[in-house]
Amino acid sequence: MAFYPAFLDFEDGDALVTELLATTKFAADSRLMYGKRVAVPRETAGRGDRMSQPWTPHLLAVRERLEALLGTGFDYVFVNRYRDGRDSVAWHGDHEISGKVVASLSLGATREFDFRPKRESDLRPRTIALDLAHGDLVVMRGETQRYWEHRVRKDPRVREARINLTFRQHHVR
Ligand SMILES: O=C(O)CCC(=O)C(=O)O
Repeated sequence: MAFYPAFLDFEDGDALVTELLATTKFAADSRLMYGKRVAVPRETAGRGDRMSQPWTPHLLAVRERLEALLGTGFDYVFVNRYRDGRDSVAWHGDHEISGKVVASLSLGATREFDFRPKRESDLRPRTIALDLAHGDLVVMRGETQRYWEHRVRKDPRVREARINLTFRQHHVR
């Protein structure tokens, strides 16, 4: 995992948030849990190549910078919107994208991002917490995806919204 604090400066981050809020249709997702359909506690959207919600000018500018920094292409961005500290994402690994690069950009409210080794890994159990602020970038590669999982826990002190963008490689080899 690599951490790039303030990858986007404040003004560029604000411009991206304004554009995303004006142009993104968010869905209230749900998951099947123990046979029951449960709403996920956040709003989500997918954008990118061949999607009904395409890239926007600011998203394209960020994608270009990421591609130059990381030397690889991205064809999809998954957008998570946490309305306030009651929204969250539970422990999970992005195993379906194992072996590839995920570039995760945070915007808006600072939230704690936790990660820990998966139970089936040989690594010592421990949780590492990182505060992710407006403009911060986290890059996760194959090894991180295979052996680690992550979450954004609920935090009732947080009153503002946060948007997280994960740039992904669905059809990039
Ligand atoms: O909001 C975040 O920082 C993490 C999002 C996430 O875990 C995901 O999209 O898989």
